[in-house]
Amino acid sequence: MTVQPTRNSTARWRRSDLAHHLHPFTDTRALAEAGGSRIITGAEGARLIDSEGQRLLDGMAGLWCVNVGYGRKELAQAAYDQMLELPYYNTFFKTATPPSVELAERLSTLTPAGLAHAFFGSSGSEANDTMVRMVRHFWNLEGRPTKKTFISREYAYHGSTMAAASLGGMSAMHAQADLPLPGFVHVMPPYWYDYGGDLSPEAFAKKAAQAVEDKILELGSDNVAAFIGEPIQGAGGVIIPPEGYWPEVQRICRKYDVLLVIDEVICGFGRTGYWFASEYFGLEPDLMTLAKGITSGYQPLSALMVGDRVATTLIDKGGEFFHGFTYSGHPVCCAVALANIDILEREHLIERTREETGPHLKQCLATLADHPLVGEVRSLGLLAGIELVKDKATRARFDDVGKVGLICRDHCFENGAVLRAVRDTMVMSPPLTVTRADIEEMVDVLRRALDLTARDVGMS
Ligand code: PXG
Repeated sequence: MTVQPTRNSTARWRRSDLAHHLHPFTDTRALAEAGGSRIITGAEGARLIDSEGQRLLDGMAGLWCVNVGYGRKELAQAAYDQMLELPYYNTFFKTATPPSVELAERLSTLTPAGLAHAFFGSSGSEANDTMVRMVRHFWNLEGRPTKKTFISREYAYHGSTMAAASLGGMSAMHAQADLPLPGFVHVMPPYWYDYGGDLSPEAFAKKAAQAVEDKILELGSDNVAAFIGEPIQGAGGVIIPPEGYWPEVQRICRKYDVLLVIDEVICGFGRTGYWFASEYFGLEPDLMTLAKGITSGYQPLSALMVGDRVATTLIDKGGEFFHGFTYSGHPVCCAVALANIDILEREHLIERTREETGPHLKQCLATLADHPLVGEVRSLGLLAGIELVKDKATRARFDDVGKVGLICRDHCFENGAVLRAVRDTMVMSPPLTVTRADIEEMVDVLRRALDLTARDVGMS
């Protein structure tokens, strides 16, 4: 039965939510003071519907994940059919299920060459945790047990478990749990706008890559297990590395025999106009983590793709790998992932993102560049970041970092579109099914929100 939302039920849900439900990344007291949660009750295409009947354009595809859009009966049918056939069985004790086998093979053909094996989990965090355990095991098997430290970057996001949050470069997360754990270190991100100063983007790309080499030399390459990076840092503020950064980082990793791990949790499955952003940046990772767009968020699923070098050692010399989750290779999640990949292929959503909607978003965003609040607009495919600044010429930020972003985000909401603020960077990641008209509407809402924000901070 469909719940018919009313004002009454909304108030009840809000009260009950505040009384019993602890939300991720939420200040519960502040949420209560602001009147509680917005209750989302439905969605269709690229639009959400809340319990008060308001429709919102979802400029974030949920949390960067609903790549094929909402309301796909085909995905519901795939889950329904699989649940009736075999709702659950594990992949532990010499068993497998058809969807888990088929998905592993399908992923090995879709991902860059050499990534022939998949290890499944239920979240991006689990995929990254699995990676840490597997990489440490790998170097032990190779007889190089000192190679244990992971190098990552400030503002990286790799998940919320202890190891994934240690890989991440979010200082607020670290502060609350005495992280990072030993063996996780961070270098500067390739964030030209905030870190580049007077350097050209190209010169800064070299400097940011050099920071990786310097860290390897400081630690001693015999102590470094792997470098991990998102091709474009999503939750960090859609940080698109300047040209030259990735080839140089890849060269450095090879030079010192440091494994290259690419986290495609946000960038994968078409977000940037390529199946994986590794293709765009010319990356040949040793390991790759996938989640989110793998099922378009319709079911929780992740995969660690393991390259031949690591897989061969693990299989030939490793014996049993003492690691796994009840839901590794869950048949319903894998069946939904297969149907989701079918949709991405059949509707040419990746080519469309690369050739049509991505370029259209870039064009529309360019019209915001001369807004007094906007310091920079950048995008690749349907992933975009818009910097809000006090002074365009000097790139100076507002004093209370994050405040202006939140004001702007709230104005977006009030004007009918969900966008996210990362500090004072507005970010966008709509479903890959958005139309040109949806994109224009999203950018119009943002323009209105920017005007209102400028007014609120006394800039106009
Ligand atoms: N890697 C990347 C690149 C991510 O963006 C994870 C790993 C972890 O995935 P799970 O499934 O464990 O959440 C993520 C998740 C935000 C936001 O506010 C971003 C994520 C998760 C929650 C919030 O932008 N990304």
